Amino acid sequence: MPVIRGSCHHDCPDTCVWEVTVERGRAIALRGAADHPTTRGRLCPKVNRLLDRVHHPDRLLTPLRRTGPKGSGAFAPISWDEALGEIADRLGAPRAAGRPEAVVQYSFAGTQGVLQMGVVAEAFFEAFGATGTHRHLCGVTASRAAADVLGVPFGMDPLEVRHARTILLWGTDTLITNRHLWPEIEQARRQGALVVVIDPVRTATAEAADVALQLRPGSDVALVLAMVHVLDAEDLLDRTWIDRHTTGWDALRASASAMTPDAAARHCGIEADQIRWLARTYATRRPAAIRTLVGPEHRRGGREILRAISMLPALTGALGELGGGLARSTQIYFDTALAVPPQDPNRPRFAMSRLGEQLTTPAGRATGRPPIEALVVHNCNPAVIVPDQNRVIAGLEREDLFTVVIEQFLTDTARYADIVLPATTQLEHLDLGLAWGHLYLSLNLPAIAPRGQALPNTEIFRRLAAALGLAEGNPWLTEDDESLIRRVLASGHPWLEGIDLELLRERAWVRLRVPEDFRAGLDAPPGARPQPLRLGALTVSAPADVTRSPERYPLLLQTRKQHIAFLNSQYGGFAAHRPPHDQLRVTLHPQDAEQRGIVAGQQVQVVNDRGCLTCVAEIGDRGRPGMVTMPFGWWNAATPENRGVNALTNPELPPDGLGSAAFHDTAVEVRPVEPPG
Ligand SMILES: Nc1nc2c(c(=O)[nH]1)N[C@H]1C(S)=C(S)[C@@H](COP(=O)(O)OP(=O)(O)OC[C@H]3O[C@@H](n4cnc5c(=O)[nH]c(N)nc54)[C@H](O)[C@@H]3O)O[C@H]1N2
Ligand SMILES: Nc1nc2c(c(=O)[nH]1)N[C@H]1C(S)=C(S)[C@@H](COP(=O)(O)OP(=O)(O)OC[C@H]3O[C@@H](n4cnc5c(=O)[nH]c(N)nc54)[C@H](O)[C@@H]3O)O[C@H]1N2
Ligand code: SF4
Ligand SMILES: [Mo]
Repeated sequence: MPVIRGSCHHDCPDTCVWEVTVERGRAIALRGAADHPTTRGRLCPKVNRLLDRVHHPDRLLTPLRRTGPKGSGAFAPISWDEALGEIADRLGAPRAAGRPEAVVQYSFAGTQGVLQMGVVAEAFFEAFGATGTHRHLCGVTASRAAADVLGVPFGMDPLEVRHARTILLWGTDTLITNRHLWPEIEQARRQGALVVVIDPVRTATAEAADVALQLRPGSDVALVLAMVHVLDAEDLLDRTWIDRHTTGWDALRASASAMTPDAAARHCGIEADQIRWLARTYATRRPAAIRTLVGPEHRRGGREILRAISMLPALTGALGELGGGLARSTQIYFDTALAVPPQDPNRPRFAMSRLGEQLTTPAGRATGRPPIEALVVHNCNPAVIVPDQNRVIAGLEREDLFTVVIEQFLTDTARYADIVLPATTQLEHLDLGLAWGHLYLSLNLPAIAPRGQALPNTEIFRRLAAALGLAEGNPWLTEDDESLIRRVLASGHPWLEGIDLELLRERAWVRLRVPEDFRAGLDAPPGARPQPLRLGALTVSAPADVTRSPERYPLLLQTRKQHIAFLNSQYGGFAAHRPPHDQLRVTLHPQDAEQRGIVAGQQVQVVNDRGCLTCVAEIGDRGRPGMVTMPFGWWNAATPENRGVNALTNPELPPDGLGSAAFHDTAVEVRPVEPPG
């Protein structure tokens, strides 16, 4: 039986390589590639069941046209010709009238394959002149914060943590979200490394660590300042190193002067001695690695938190050592090396978290642009994943909005579409896999033919480009997928030297040619000059849902990725992936539950000015008092009220309007539902 190699498309740092066994056109087995350095023969609890998703009876197999009210899920099959003809007419009309920006492209990371995620779609919307979004919902705040310190935000190769003696897992739940890094951490541990988790929640990862510091949400800047205070007071810093490599030490030192361990202890809600221990350990037990992803960035003060964290390895010189430094997303290595279609920086764009506001604000007012007449959604499920969900749904319900959704399933978003187009899955199309948890590039070969009439995103946008007369002369809109892979690899960047489609066909995966001794932050990437590392003053702020009144909503809601069998919204629609109780639950700290007379299993309402969710209370002390937690990723359709946690979350952006949303700075109250009668 043929075995075809491919790689996982999910928006997950691990980008595993897999092998698919095919029998009579059907994928019958999927396993992790044994030779891939991080997959090591194992996938994960979600993707172990990916074949059920691929062959699921609910897969979309033909284009659909809506036949009932928006959201009702009533659709009838139509042909590709009808679907593309109608879409070309409806998108073409505003364009012909000089309003191409009345059409909005809304897409994210449903697949992070280079071709199917963006290359052709981006070229299409660029040629069209549509409004795009700042694709900042995930990781960009962290990246900008790292750039504030490092100039170019390259971090260490995360796999180097195996050489570390101290590993700080700072606001990342490795065992849930980045599972394939854990064996590297275990290897370091066997060689004597200490693992410290810094997280307001006692996560599974915190329980597996040597030390867990359960600080108050959003108090990380105070912790960093106190660490700096201790390092300075105890003379644990190498002043020669600081003078040679950094600027801004005096300002950082001044802002740390008042943040004694005792002051920070009050601020962070942890012991002053723990802070002293952490500072001494981090500075002296070397090499010291900090691993962080996106948890803390989803706050108003997220950029400052990640800027503070990024300063530590710059200050101590940890980033000059093998196994030391800042291990963050590695996506920038791929973005730097691969060739992509040119983009006009002046094309209108809005922040992804503003979708509800953009769709519901009358024309011209907040947006300064013509009203949004059409929305094209691909690789994204905004009805579930965007904050301020009630407003998003109000926008999607607009009768005068023409919505196209390219999807594998009839998601909560697809239910609001006028036309739904069926997309292939990773098993059915060709793609090139980048990674944001390591430096291995991979090739995904299609293992089976497209199911039904499903088409790859690339082919859909090529056909649309042809229908709208946009394709001619544009290689990104005319070449087939194989040629596009060659084009993407042909950037001439030294990190891709000798890497071509043939090599990838033979090997399935290959490490970018980043020199093994590249010290991110100190060594400049090819073509650039090293810059001094930028320290500077840091500002402490508290999490706040500014538009809401703290007296009415005294609890802070956190909606992290806590289900091991979910990947964002991609499995929340399938009962087999939801927990056995199959209820969206809210977890309160015992103190908060007692104050409100709430007992486990009781129906409660989680409420703020943006929304209200009725759900079942769970009592637990994994979060700090004052925090409530709910899992992210459930489909609205899997809840009794057809709403998920983002009905409550805060869409606020950082002060400069760029970056992710303040998802976790969401103030709520939880109240018992009165017994009936
Ligand atoms: N409350 C709260 N909200 C959050 C977060 C949180 O932690 N809490 N996290 C945020 C973060 S970090 C992220 S990254 C976003 C994720 O937001 P999204 O990127 O929207 O999430 P996904 O559920 O991974 O993918 C969306 C859709 O892509 C579809 N898809 C997959 N492959 C393909 C394909 O090849 N073609 C097409 N056409 N479609 C495909 C899937 O079926 C899925 O429905 O959510 C954000 N929202
Ligand atoms: N199983 C599973 N894996 C996933 C995903 C998934 O949905 N499910 N999604 C993928 C995606 S798109 C992403 S972006 C990554 C995200 O990967 P992570 O960043 O690891 O995950 P998050 O759940 O967003 O947040 C991590 C931790 O940050 C903590 N945190 C929140 N606020 C603060 C704070 O102020 N300070 C500190 N120190 N910690 C804080 C949370 O309590 C949480 O435990 O995971 C990827 N992997
Ligand atoms: S979701 Fe992540 S851990 Fe699971 S197979 Fe895909 S890349 Fe690997
Ligand atoms: Mo993400």
